[in-house]
Amino acid sequence: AGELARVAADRAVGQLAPPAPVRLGDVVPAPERVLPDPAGDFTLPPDAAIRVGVAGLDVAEQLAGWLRPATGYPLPVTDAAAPGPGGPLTLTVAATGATAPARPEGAPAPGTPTPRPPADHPASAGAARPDAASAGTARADADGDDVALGDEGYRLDVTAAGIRITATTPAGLFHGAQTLRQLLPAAIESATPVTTRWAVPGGTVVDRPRFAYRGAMLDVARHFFGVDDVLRVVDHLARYKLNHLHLHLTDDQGWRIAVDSWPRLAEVGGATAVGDAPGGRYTRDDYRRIVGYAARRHVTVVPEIDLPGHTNAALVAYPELAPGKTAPPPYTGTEVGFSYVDPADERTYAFVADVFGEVAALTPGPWLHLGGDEAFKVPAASYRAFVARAQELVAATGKTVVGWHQLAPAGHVDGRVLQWWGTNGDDPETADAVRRGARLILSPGNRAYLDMKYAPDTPIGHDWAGLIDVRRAYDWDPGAHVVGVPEAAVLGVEAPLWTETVTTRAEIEFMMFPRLPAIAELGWSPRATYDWAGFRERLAGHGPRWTAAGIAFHPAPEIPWP
Ligand code: TNX
Repeated sequence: AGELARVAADRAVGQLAPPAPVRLGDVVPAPERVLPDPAGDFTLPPDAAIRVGVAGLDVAEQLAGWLRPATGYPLPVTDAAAPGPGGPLTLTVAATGATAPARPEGAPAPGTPTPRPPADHPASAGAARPDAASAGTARADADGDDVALGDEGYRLDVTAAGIRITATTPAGLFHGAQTLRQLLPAAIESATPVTTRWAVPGGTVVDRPRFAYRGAMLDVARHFFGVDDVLRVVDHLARYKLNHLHLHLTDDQGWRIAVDSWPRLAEVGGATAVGDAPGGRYTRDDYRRIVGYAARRHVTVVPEIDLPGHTNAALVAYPELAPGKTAPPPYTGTEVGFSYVDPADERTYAFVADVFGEVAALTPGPWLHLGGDEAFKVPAASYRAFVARAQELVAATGKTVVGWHQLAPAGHVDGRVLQWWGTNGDDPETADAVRRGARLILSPGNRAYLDMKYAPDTPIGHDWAGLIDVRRAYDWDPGAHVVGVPEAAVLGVEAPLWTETVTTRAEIEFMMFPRLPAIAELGWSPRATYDWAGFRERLAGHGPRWTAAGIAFHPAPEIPWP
């Protein structure tokens, strides 16, 4: 019956082409609301233009940049306000918080009956997501017009006549453009022209994130990764609507960010890495390039200066910071917890203030991560006193404190955020810090750690927090993970990639894919869409995209790759 309806609907709009190969609901992370309309399948014509107003110009240019290589179409970006025929692709940043009644030119006017998918249609939102309608606001409007899009939401309308993406911000438009990219055939990821029908499934997607903070961390201290590798990671995040890149810039094995007032940190402390691997460091311009590239993709960089432990590289560069005032040997092993800056010396706090000041000045985003993990050699009272001062020094730069959850027992400062990496959600100390005002980023070691092995035979990675296959990465709820921490106190989720065993771009991708999209979905999608069976099917469709894009993913056996 579904197929007959589809054929009838295709006839109705005069299309005899086969249906779009991708279904409207096949998006990762799962959108909040999906309203397929099989009669509305759209085919991108060779002369398509992208019409956009000034606020959406940069997103439109990026969208065109994603679509040009595989289509070979020129895809000019034109001014939506200029007279002339309407192009079939329109991107609009609307001023208000509510969704505009967004319909591409030539689309049926409101009130015109459009064929609805039958209830048993495989792409029908109701099939995979029985509660989809209640995921958003109280009353579910059939057109999704009742959903306030907020800072990052978007609405995508696809009809046979055209495509329109509407948002209230460029960030929302960007996320909508990433959704559109996923709705095109997988060959859209090809770097060279492919001859195919560039079909997009008809209907409407109305979407917005569950959590404000969705991130990944890259440890560039254990092994150094150059600017180009980091930019590629930013692209991976952006595909899956992750909006924060946490850079673990300093550790025992290397100091990776140039600090003008303490130049030996990067010059000397940056020379080493784990084992025999080459060191490396970012100049101020390198770092600016990373934050600028990320900003254009609506990704905020969160720099981490790990203190008071994990500081051997800094002590090699400046022995005056060491408790014994003598330089330790450079460290290229993978143990943790042995080093620390001297919490009893005022010079240490001058160092911290200088470093925070310079890093904050280079960083447009609101966050500064001060580490705080595994300072095993520092007695509890001096640790708390050190952290209290370090938190104040972050606040003095105008940034908001982020730190690993070991910061919990230290005093509260306004807005502070703890990154929880525990493996047991019963953590009264963290819950207590939340009661005193802290918010949480969830990075459970046994769920979200991208450096854990998938299986016993995974050639790289750790297993101290257990093995994490795709299902384990997906199978938890950030809103209800730590006892006594309500969803309202959860700022979001982050998937950290520690790199003791990760040495190349391909190895980064092998550990990130396909687990990063699983964490991204937990951060973005409403809980009502949670469904392992549906997720693995949707994820499977991304394998050919990654292959076409040259992403070296792990072909996890539990995913039904095509
Ligand atoms: C613990 S998680 C660490 C890192 C290691 C990681 C390895 C955390 C805050 N600290 O120093 O790289 O385990 O999985």
